[in-house]
Amino acid sequence: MLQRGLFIVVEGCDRSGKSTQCANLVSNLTKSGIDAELIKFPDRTTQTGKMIDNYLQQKSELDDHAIHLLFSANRWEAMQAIHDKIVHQRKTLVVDRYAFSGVAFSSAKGLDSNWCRHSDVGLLSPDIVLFLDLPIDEAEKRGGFGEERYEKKELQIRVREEFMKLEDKNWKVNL
Ligand code: FDM
Ligand code: MG
Repeated sequence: MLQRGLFIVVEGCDRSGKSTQCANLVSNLTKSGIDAELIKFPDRTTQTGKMIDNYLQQKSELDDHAIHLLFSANRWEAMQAIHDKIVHQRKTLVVDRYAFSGVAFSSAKGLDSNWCRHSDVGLLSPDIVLFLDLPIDEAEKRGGFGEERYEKKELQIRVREEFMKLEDKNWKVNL
């Protein structure tokens, strides 16, 4: 029996298969008797999440720094609940996107990556980061990108490069 649950983050570009793999992971963990739950960032259900959703759906315009901070706030407001789940309820959390997406997307848009990191300093750190890497050409073949703001090939290529700069020894790429 684990003393606390694990905090597993799954990252990758759009159409890399994150949602499918997250669902598979939760279901396999559950079958092995581990109490696991899926969560996703951005959480579009909260007040900040609704602003983010409007922005992504191109229904509103926001300064690049402002939207970066909203994505970050969307994580901060979830921290107490995440902490309680992992530490007190001993649940293992599978998290579809986290602060790495925050830094990779905002710096791909041209913001300074050091500036981008600051707003997430102090968030709970993941135990494992699984990065699903897929060439953007392959990702595009999977039904093409949709209507959301960042679903554009040129940006996704830069996002992937920014993700690669964030990789460290805790990352597992394409296991
Ligand atoms: N995204 C996601 C960011 O730009 N910053 C963040 O901090 C997070 C968590 O939001 F294009 C981007 C990544 C993606 C978009 O994500 C919505 P989903 O996973 O497609 O809902
Ligand atoms: Mg998307």
